[in-house]
Amino acid sequence: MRVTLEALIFDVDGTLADTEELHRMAFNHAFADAGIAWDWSVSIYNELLAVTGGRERIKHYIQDYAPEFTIKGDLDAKIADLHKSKTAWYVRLMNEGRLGLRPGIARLIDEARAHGVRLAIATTTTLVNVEVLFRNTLGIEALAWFEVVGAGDVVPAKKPAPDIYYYVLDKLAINAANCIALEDSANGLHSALSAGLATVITVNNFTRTQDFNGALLVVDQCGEPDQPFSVLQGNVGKNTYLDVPFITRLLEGSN
Ligand code: XBP
Ligand code: MG
Repeated sequence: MRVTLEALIFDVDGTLADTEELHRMAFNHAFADAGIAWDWSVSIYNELLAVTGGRERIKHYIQDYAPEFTIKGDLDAKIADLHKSKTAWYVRLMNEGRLGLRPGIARLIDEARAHGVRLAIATTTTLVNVEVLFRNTLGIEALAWFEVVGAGDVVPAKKPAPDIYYYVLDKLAINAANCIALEDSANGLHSALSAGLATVITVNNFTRTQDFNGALLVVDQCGEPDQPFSVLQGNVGKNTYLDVPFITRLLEGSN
């Protein structure tokens, strides 16, 4: 079947920007403000990233790492309060201008627009966090370039469930065969593959050693003409960075 690249669907955390270290810091600030002596180290956070969604991650931590934690009143309400505080901290840290987009992301977005390739976002994080990332990078008006922003709780089940990608595909009214998902994690890959999407992975320090079986390609970054990517899995021929023509060839070659 002839396929054409009609849309790029971007994950956010770890893909558009290397945000997880900021998320980790925001969680720890929220715990400190609440007088809870939890301090998620990088290594613990790396383990906790197996669970997507900040509220789900806190609940998982209590169950598996801090079962002695008890509170008066409703636990889910307490977790929701902690997550609200964490999100406020994340916005504050982002607004300090600590983070830019990963290499090649701005160029790829511009190229997609120039080629008439539609854009969408499929993320587990909250819309608030997506907006603060855009506000501090491309500008909040750039979010309008993305026809669909599928974020957080718009679906009942988070990645690795396919729900968020089904949501985006449905809103785009597009055939998954004509799209590519860009992700950074095994959870994201599983979610996209389950929704029938060919997927390109750009790893980061939290995800580099995860299992990316089934990915079309695994590289360390999108790269730039003067900043070649490193290939972890897949065949890139003579290509040294991700651009729309190369992604199109990858998609055509996968069908
Ligand atoms: C990554 C996640 C999110 C973030 C934390 O989302 O799983 O939970 O780690 O953000 P994705 P929240 O890679 O799908 O963008 O606390 O807002 O969930
Ligand atoms: Mg991600």
